[in-house]
Amino acid sequence: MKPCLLQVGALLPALETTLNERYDIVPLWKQPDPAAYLARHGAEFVGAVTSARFGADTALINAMPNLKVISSFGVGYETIDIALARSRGIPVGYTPDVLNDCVADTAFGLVMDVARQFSASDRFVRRGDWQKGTYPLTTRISGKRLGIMGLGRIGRVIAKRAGGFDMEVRYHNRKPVADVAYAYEPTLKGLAEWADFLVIASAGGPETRHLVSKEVLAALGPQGFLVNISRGSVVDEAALVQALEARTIAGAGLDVFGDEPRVPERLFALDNVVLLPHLASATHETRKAMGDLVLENLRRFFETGRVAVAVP
Ligand code: 8YV
Repeated sequence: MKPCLLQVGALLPALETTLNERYDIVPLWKQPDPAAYLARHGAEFVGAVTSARFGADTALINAMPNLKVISSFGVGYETIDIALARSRGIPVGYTPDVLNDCVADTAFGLVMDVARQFSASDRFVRRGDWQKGTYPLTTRISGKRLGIMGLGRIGRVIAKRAGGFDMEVRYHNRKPVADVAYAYEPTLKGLAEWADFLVIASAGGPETRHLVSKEVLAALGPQGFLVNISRGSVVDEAALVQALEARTIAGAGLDVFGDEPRVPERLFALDNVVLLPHLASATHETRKAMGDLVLENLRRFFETGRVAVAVP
């Protein structure tokens, strides 16, 4: 008999196909009343497949008394109750590293787009405005100062990309990182004051909530750009909208928002912000690699009792 796994939300079709070949998969979101379904059938599941987006909250984990493993699609795990999983001895597999390049590429795409105004000037051409005059000058990025909040796996790759643009890099973390040559800024405000571009690459969750505050945005200043490829929750979004409208920062490139897929509509009118639909890891290659790791975490667990890559 195949192990019975609960699938919390929709995943890549190819990943779903393989999951269904190897396991007895129940798609929770397709049940007419998911909560009632879980209350009745929770005890049948030994595993759960989820994603950074869907998570596995306290209620979900508690509804499965025989749960032995969670495999999550994504590097972020702030939506999973890790403490509860740990207390029940449930390993949680996730998919770090394989997405570093594409997320860093997206961060750089946003740096370039918001400063050089590619999206906004594309709209200018499509509107036929080029015939009426030239597009206003934009801001150089090569040789500028790039501040990274969160010099983790992804932050380091962003720093490497910055080297290709002759940018000076500094970073802020809770603690200095031992093995890097970049200068450490002990406060986020200090980093924002220094930076031309402040790139947010930290984890989400309560510990980083609204760290990019009104004060940090003020420190970034009217020449400074914010780029966020981590989680919308890290930024005080109301303060950001105000700062962009009032031009107290120069612009922002955002792949993530506080309440996805809802984006503050006041931003739609602004050309100093680039809005992406949380697509940083969304390439064929990276999503395939993430899916493979979701499968490998499960395979390894059912073979050895341990997932291949566990949440720390
Ligand atoms: C994905 C992400 O969009 O890995 C993460 O934490 O936010 C993204 O790579 C997400 O996992 C899809 O649910």
